[in-house]
Amino acid sequence: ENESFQYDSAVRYRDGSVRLRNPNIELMDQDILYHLALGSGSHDLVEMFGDVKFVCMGGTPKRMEQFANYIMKEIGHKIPAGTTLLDISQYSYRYSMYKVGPVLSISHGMGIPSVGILLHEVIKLMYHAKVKDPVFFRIGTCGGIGIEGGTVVISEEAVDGMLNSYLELPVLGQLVRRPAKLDRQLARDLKALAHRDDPYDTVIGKTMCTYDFYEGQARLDGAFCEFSENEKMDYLTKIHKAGVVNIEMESLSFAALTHHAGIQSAVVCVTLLDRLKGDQVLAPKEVLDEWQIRPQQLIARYITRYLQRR
Ligand code: R2B
Ligand code: URA
Repeated sequence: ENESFQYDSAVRYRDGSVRLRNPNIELMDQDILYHLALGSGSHDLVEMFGDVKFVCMGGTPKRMEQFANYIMKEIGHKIPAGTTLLDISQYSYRYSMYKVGPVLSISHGMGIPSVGILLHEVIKLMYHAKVKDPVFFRIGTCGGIGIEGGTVVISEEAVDGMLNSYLELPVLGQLVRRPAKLDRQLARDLKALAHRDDPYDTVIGKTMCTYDFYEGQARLDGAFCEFSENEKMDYLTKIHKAGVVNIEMESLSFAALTHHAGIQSAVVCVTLLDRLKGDQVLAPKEVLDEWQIRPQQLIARYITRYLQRR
């Protein structure tokens, strides 16, 4: 039953700190985390980040700033009166990062390459900062399959557009495969935090991760489309039958790289539409804004409960 998460003993130190599967890093006299505008030589990363426990990522800088302010309220974290949270990575002009006590809130941009670059640097940041047993969350948006817009989906596993559950990356002219596994127990624990009286459903299922929003997600409304509506529906029906309940663009890399680093992780996304009913995101902005808070609420419940138990 409990196939949940087999940590590779080679991945983490016994005390839970993140071990890098790269012997080169400790031999370097400094490590520049270029896309975060941080460095092990220029910043005291242990002092700045040593107390981090939760790393939350989502696509846009605004949403992750919003999440930082929301989680600050939820966990009762105080900052000096009249001040606002600082975007730690502001001068990277790539990603935004906010820190609220034990919580990091970081934007990852769109797609596998963007989130992959970020994960390399954030995993190294955890290592340099000597963080123990961090938990990573992706809080995002997605298209649903056969479920109403506004539904919260917790991913049990990530698959690519061919339904393969691994990330494949060309390295030195060879395709390297990394299993895109997520922590099943963490997914169940999150699901258990859904309230009976939430005005929306929270479900667990397989997440398809694609390299494109339009053709890659079987949309008829891109600049190009070389398949028929019937072919689109056949494909969506086929992947639905295979257990896919939502489609987005980062989970494969997120699952594969956190798993490879021995880091517990979960992906929680809200559906913006039902792809069996259409392709365009039609819901009004106010509705979309309300929906996007839903995954944040679930993660906030998890974090506040964790902190109360201590
Ligand atoms: C969900 O939304 C974005 C595309 O609109 C992409 O980052 C994703 O995974
Ligand atoms: N994000 C996606 O990747 N696909 C959708 O359909 C909606 C949001």
